[in-house]
Amino acid sequence: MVQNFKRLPTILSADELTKFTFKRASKEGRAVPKKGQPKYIWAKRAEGKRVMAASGAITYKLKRITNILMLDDLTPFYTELIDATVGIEKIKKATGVLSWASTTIEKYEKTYRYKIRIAKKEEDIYRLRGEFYGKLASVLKKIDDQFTFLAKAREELKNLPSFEDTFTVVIAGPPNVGKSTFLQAMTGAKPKVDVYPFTTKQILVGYFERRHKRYQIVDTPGLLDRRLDDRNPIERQAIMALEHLANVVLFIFDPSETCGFPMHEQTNIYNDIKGAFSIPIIPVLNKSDLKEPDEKTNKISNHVCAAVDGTGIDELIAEILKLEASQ
Ligand SMILES: Nc1nc2c(ncn2[C@@H]2O[C@H](COP(=O)(O)OP(=O)(O)O)[C@@H](O)[C@H]2O)c(=O)[nH]1
Ligand SMILES: [Mg+2]
Repeated sequence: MVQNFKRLPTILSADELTKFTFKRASKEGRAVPKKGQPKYIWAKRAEGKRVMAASGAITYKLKRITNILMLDDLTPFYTELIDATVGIEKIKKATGVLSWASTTIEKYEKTYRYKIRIAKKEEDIYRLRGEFYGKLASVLKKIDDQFTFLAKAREELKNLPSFEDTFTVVIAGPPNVGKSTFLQAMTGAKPKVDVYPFTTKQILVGYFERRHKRYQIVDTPGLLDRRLDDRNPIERQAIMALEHLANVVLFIFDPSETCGFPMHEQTNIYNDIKGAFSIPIIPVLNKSDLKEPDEKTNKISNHVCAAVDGTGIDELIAEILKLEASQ
């Protein structure tokens, strides 16, 4: 599933938008006088056209933004992610305000085209068109703070990661247990891994193929490696968003403890993440080249791997496919 926020146009300020609108109207609103036509009749046509062109240009721009920002058919993953980064309510408010501006300008357009149509004097026609321009500019000025917000939001939305809508494995575990090495081992020798900003962190996405099907595997450095209590609300929300993306979580243990975390601390983090997610979590014992499984580690898991040399990776992938088949 690929999000379409990359299509969001540059968001201008109220001032820039006003200038753009009037420029557009002066180009498109030209009417050519016909021979023998009284000047005020010609002025009516020309100024009426300008009013229409200005209104059309600005409402087109505003509607384009609100259409792309309709958040109705987003997946739960993006909904939570957008909420964590930009704020869903803020976006809804901004699009509401933009729609209001659009409608208001269209109402003014109708009123002023009518006024111009029934005007008797040439100078009244010019004055009315000027008045309409003033109204339009003041509507835009009134909502300038929304343009400022949207310009910032656009940057964040454009940078949201794109994921494929396919079976997805998310890797969790304390720092230095071998999560990134695992992603590499699972996706092949030279995996094409995409890196995206993910709230304040980065997210890495790779793929592997089995039976002609692509599987997505996601590493989230610095997110799923600590107790959840240590998290600020935004991080927690981003973590919970992962639940909507993932079909299974691999939790990597390092029984050799060369990662710097004793096993009981690793187990605490594991229990925390297990408690937070309602999707299956497969515990995996990594670095088996440094430490053979023993009675204690057997209780945690019987998936024994060494990501550095690929030991146990095929068996683990088989386990993931088995789990997929049962879901
Ligand atoms: N001996 C050994 N070292 C490993 C293994 N997997 C990862 N490492 C090493 O552990 C360190 C941390 O690995 P990394 O993948 O960056 O861990 P991450 O922080 O969990 O992503 C690196 O020096 C890796 O080379 C393994 O199976 N055996
Ligand atoms: Mg890493």
